[in-house]
Amino acid sequence: MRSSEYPFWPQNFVNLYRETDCWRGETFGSMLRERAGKQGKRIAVTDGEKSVSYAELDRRADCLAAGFARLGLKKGDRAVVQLPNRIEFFEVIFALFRLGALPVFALPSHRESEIQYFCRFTEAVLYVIPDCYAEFDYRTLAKAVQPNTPALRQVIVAGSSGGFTALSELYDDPVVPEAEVNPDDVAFLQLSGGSTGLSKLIPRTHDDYIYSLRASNEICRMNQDSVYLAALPVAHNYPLSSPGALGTLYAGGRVVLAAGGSPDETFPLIAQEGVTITALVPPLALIWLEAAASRREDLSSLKVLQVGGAKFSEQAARRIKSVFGCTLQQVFGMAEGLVNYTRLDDPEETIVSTQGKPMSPFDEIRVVDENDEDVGPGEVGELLTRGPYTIRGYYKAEEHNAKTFTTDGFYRTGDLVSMTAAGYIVVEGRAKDQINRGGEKIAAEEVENHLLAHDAVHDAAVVSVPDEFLGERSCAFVIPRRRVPSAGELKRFLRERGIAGYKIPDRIEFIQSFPYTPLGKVSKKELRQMAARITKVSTAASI
Ligand code: J2J
Repeated sequence: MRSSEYPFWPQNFVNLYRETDCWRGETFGSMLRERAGKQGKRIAVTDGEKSVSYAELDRRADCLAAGFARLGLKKGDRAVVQLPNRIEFFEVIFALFRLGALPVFALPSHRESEIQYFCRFTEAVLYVIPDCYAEFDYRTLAKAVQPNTPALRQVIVAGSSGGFTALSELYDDPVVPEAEVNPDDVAFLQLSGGSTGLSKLIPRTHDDYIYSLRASNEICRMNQDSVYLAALPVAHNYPLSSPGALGTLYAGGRVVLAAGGSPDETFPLIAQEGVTITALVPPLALIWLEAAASRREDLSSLKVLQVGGAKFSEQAARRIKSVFGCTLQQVFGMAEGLVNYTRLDDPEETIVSTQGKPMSPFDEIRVVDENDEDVGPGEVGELLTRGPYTIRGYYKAEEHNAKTFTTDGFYRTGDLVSMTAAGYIVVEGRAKDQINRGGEKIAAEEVENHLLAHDAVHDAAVVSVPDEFLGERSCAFVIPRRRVPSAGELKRFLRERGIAGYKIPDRIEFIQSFPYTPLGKVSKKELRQMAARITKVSTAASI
């Protein structure tokens, strides 16, 4: 599976990462098999009343691999997987790994527009969904998507099938010979936050991802006794791998699945299951901080509370230790690779005021100005990185890759950062055209394109507005054509086009013309300032 579709590390780096023991030649299939052999009876994943042991998970993945093979799935095929935090998620992905087929990790919040694009772009042959989740019927979504996705052979439903194929009918006797899966094969496609239009797809190999699990586990001190609570949607890179659910399984620990991240859903689980570590985004951490005072659950098993995905305010960070009696760990990562952690034994000041340092000694970091020149110590610049688990290019995106990666293979993160003298990273802002809404990433251009499809919209520009709770919200500036539509009408229009709810602008402002930069580009900087002013005024007015 080595082709321009899946850009790969040059041979000298491959040699380096192998020689230095980063890449050890493991696959997800072999990893689960080994754990099942060594500690088969231990619980791997718990979901409410249901639990599955390592041996059961291993066997059920084999059964499902046989069922998928019966449907004609083979090595290299893509399968869009859109499952919430349920045991089936793990059975499905390990079955796919066993066959060498590639899960494409959609999120439960994705809708027709995103799913159709993932299915079409990857020519996926399977689409795996729950029946209903969070008051949404995914079978309706599948029905809308299927006619426009010619390669899609099967929709598979975990739950009541509604005319599609039921996942429960695919657990065959595991008689298929296992496909030959190589550690340097691409294991799955993760999603980028996106900045230019639609999400890019991120090819991660067994070798590189498993290395990131191993390095994360060491830093987070994961072992057989670790109990990881998946409070965020587990398909996302952060709860999947930093160290997340897969790191926990690699360590032989136990993954406890929560349906959502609210204190009502999670606090009882922490107490009952003896959760030792969990991962939150900043808005959820704020809710937890707020709730802790009035709750009675015993949260004393919790040793590490990770917060990442968006910048966590220093003020809130300072409260974590005293409120929860555990260690805060800031996590600054990206599905493209690089993950930074504060270390568990770092001084409190480092933990509350930085976003950590790279997890691997083989991560290479540069902080550069607009001319790709390194900035001085402590100065702000764009973060570039390459290393043993950072991709060298997106899937099928040659043109975009030429812009997003330097000629010597560094990934341009689009994040503006400074480095402390001790080598810790402080996230200072963003150069990419993206809104980070409490950890959920919105590519401005994607939403702008949807707005432009409305016949009363002449032009549109989407920017971020600071928000105390989410960090940022989104604001769309729209130049109307002929008549001025209402904000409600435009939001409804976007919803009907089938985009994930978090991408619908929080605010829509109508404007006669955009401010421009001296180079003639729409000045998003000025628009951001305008949006912040408008929001301030309207907030003041409503107090
Ligand atoms: C500021 N910005 C942050 C932080 C991510 C671990 C943790 C997070 C992600 C993730 C991940 C931030 N402070 N602590 O994949 O494995 C912003 C940056 C970054 C982008 C990546 C993981 N943590 N960010 O959030 O691919 O802008 O991954 O480039 O979704 O989120 O987003 P994503």
